[in-house]
Amino acid sequence: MVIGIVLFSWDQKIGAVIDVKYPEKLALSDDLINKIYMTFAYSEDFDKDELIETSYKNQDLLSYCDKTRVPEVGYEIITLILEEKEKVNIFKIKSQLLEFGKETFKKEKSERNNYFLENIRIFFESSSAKKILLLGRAGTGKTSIKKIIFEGLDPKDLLYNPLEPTRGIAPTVYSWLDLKLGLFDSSGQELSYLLNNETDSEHALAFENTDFIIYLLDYPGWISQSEEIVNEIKKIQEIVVKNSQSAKLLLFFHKIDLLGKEVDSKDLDKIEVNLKKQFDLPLHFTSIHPDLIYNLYNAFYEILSSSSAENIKLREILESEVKFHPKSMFFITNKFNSIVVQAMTTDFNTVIINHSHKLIAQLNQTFEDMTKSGNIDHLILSSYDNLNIIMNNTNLSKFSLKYLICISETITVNKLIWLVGQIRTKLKDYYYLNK
Ligand SMILES: Nc1nc2c(ncn2[C@@H]2O[C@H](COP(=O)(O)OP(=O)(O)OP(=O)(O)O)[C@@H](O)[C@H]2O)c(=O)[nH]1
Ligand SMILES: [Mg+2]
Repeated sequence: MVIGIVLFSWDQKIGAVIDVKYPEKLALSDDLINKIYMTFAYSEDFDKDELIETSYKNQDLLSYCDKTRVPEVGYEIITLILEEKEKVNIFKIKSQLLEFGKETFKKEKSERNNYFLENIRIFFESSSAKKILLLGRAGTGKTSIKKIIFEGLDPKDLLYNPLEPTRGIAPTVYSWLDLKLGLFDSSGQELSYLLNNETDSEHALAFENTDFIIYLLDYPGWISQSEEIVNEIKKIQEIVVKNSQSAKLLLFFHKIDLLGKEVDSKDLDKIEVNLKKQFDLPLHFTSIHPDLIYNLYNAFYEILSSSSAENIKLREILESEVKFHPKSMFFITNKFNSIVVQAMTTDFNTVIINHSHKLIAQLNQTFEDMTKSGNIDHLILSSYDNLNIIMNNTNLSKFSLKYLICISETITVNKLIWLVGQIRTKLKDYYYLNK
């Protein structure tokens, strides 16, 4: 298991300096620190980042250093110290450390220690179970969202055939890559009671050990009851603080399709400014309307991906291919059409994502029917304005993956087919060799 983690920076005069470590009492002898530095100093290649595994006495050390930065800032290293390595999933820890190291050293030095302490939880958590609580007023769309993202119901059906109002707290367990998610859907009509009766057993059921609380407010509600909504969010913040929980509260501003025919980003910006004035909380604009559904998939993707080691590895695979191609986006869906991995170049036009998603949603059923009846491997769409989309059946349903979808404004169809082949080989290697 992981017994500690430490971040070293480099001082021209004194050499290695411990910037931050966890737990605070973690003992590090000079000998051990020397050993860590020696492992990186062996090779004089400064062209990439490195993750090196060594051992010291009865401990195993995993150290990360971005060597491209060494000429500029000296050796900056993060080391994980492990005991009884055979009892942990070392592959998972390595991929987590690689990602964590990259992200940590992206931060300004002044923010780095905080970032480090706030995010090392992943190395010390033995369980990959997460609890999500959905809160919001009646009819805001909580159960619809749950059914779409985790049960694969067709969003169109839910728009036209609404569900019954929820009563009490309805917990269900779902899987999302390597995560086990306990999703607690709640009743909007009973929200006020739930928030204000802290001794009630439902209150404990809802709030205990929660990792994420999603508060859903919808556009019509925000127009007519913004004051009540603001008070509710404040109340939830109080509950979280009172229970000294590490629960992360997030806001979903839902039903943005009702803003008008063309959702204008200026309108969303105004809402965002207004909400941010009151709350410094992550905010997602969502809708189950087929034209905008990507935003909903993406919101859950952003929430869940950082807790999943499997996601980190899969994302690396997609990034290794997409990064060379401007205006491109690759993603993988699970059997419920939710996005479980995605990677895109920064210049990718987000309007295209929604457009493509609508197209993909329309094609989904057809493709599914075709792949069931024959050996269909992929489907290609090419628009006259150079947008190419390829939908590929991953044949990895055993691992809960369904389609690999690549969208690009710059890659030719032939090249896309080739890239899909590359990605599929890497995915297969990952699942069949490492897991
Ligand atoms: N226009 C629009 N309607 C939506 C959207 N999402 C959900 N709805 C509709 O909102 C209504 C309520 O949805 P539910 O999912 O039952 O709401 P809820 O939050 O679970 O409600 P309670 O269980 O009573 O708390 C239904 O009629 C849905 O069709 C959306 O994105 N846009
Ligand atoms: Mg409901």
